Amino acid sequence: MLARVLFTFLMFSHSFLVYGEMVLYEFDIDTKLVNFTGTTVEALAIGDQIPAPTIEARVGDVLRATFHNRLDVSASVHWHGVLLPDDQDGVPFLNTQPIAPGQSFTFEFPIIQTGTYWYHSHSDLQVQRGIYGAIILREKDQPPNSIQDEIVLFSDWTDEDPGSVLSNLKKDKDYYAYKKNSVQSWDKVLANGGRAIRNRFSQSFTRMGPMDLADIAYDRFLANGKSENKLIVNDINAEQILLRLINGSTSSYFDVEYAGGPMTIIAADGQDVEPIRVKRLRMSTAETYDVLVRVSAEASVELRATSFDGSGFSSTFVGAGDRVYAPDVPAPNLFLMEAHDMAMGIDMMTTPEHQGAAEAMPKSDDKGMEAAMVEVIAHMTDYQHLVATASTVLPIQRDWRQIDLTLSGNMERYVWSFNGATLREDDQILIRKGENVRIILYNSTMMHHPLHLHGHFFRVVNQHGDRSPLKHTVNVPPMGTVVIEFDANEEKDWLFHCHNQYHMKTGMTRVISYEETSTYDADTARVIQPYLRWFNRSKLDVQSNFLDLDYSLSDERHGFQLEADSNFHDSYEIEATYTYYFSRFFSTFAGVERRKHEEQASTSYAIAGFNYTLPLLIDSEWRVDDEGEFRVELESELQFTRRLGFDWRWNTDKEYRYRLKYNISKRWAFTLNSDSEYGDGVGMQYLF
Ligand SMILES: [Cu+2]
Repeated sequence: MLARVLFTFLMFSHSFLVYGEMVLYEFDIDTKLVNFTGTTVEALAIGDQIPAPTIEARVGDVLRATFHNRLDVSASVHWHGVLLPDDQDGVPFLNTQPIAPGQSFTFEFPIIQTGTYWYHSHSDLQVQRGIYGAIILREKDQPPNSIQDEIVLFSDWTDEDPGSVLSNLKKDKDYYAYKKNSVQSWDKVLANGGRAIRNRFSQSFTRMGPMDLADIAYDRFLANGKSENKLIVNDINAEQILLRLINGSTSSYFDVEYAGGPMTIIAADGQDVEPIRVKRLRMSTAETYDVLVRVSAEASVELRATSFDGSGFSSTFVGAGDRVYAPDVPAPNLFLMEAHDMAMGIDMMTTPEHQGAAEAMPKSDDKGMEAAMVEVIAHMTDYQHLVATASTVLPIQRDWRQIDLTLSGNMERYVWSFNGATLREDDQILIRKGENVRIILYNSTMMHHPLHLHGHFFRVVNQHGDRSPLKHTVNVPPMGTVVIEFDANEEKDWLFHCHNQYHMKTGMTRVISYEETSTYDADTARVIQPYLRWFNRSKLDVQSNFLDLDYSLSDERHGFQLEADSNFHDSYEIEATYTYYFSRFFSTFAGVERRKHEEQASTSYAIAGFNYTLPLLIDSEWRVDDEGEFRVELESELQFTRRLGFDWRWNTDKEYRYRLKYNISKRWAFTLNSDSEYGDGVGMQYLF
């Protein structure tokens, strides 16, 4: 069910009487069968479309959009980048009640801005399943001969249920690296030579671990819901058209390149910027850019969006005629990237090649545009080139509030956080209306994070000072620092979070609350983050000499472990512990152990101690039992090739275990082992 009706009505705006229209939309949210890969699976859709139908309105209009939830789970709609009253923002339990199964909700808010935005579900991982669409807000009086504009909405798709994607990441951070063949094994380090070897040693010595670009192996990358998308140019005499690029993915960054010459960026996140020309543009998750591209009457020109881990791309062909293809974007070489390069956003595979004004672009009368367009940026991966069209300096003579946020995470356990705490551990950031707020974002992890603030635009402080650009989403590169500033001109509560849905849902989220008007209830933190729950991780080794089971159940802070091994003859060892995780590197535990060795009688102990990660990423366990026996155990693993790995453990009781492992799939491996208790053997390992 889809309806768009316009009513003209009188509206009071800033005490002026203006004509506006009531723009009405009405959609169902329902399941939809899709086939992107050759396999039919159930997706989620608004208005039976993926992406959802485009919503359009003009400044001065009132948008009234009704959604009927036909699903058997609750749903929600958030208006990403749109300025609106707090209760229309669509974050379930925080701003707007979730739309319960079988229920409907009508949003209604005035349109007070122009630009390219998008809307999407803020419930569970429904964005990954298809609930996203474009919203285009236009000038009240758009000139009649204005340029043709087209939406290109990028997204990522997996046939797998996103909930099980997250469970798999909780079992093993490299779960999808295996599938993508991007396991950062030593054979690849060695193949990349001395610098890669030095990087790997320095990364493991400082316990950072290797850099990582994308956690998930996607089956397809889409543009407007297709791997290959076509746009028609309406006017054969047109020299250029406007593309409204939207990264509506769940966790992907794209390098976007147009085969018909540089793209001219004229807006970022819906806000106008001084025009700049770029050959290749990196778009972080949830960002939008408006770009002008040249079109030809004879050619069908490719706009290619390549996932920045190099795992795939979508194509959009603009115009009709012979195809002109965009170049392949080589995957970045992670082995040659040092922390400094990452923080600076330098991409080791693409050496900048400044082309000057090699290609003749249609001439413009705008002087500012002329000046800024002399140069072509080979690959724009940060915000240094963006210049706002007017000063964005915040009102002077107001109080400043500075907030320091470290982007933190535990890649091993797949927990993401700010300042080491997830949303339910540290939920609110309090501000006051009328302040200038500065947030200093420092990324201590080895991944990029696209951070999004609801309900406000912030300045991304760059080399252009007063003219630093306004955005609603900003990438913070690994080990990098980004400063954002905004005018605290709202009320109540607004979400601030990583827009990688898997990071947001596992804890990298805060609520920014206006002290005087906040209605936030701390008990809802848990409801906002349904994935801050218990995840299990199990490994079973069936071997000729003994059987070994490792089981753990943990949330972001607590864990229960069971470790058992036995030869089913005369020896066994069972250990059950509770662990409290203080940080990525330090945890404490207490529990019981029962063991029996050959002819001896079985004995039981109470045990307690701590785990600490040593340089070179060696895990150490320091423990004492109730008889005062002290033991240190060291343990680590090495990945030689994508399939071949080795793990070892050794302790001060002179017990050891070595295991060579050959993976035949992510979950199954052949093993060879040598154990001080059980001798040598062969077997199979299963991860579940
Ligand atoms: Cu993130």
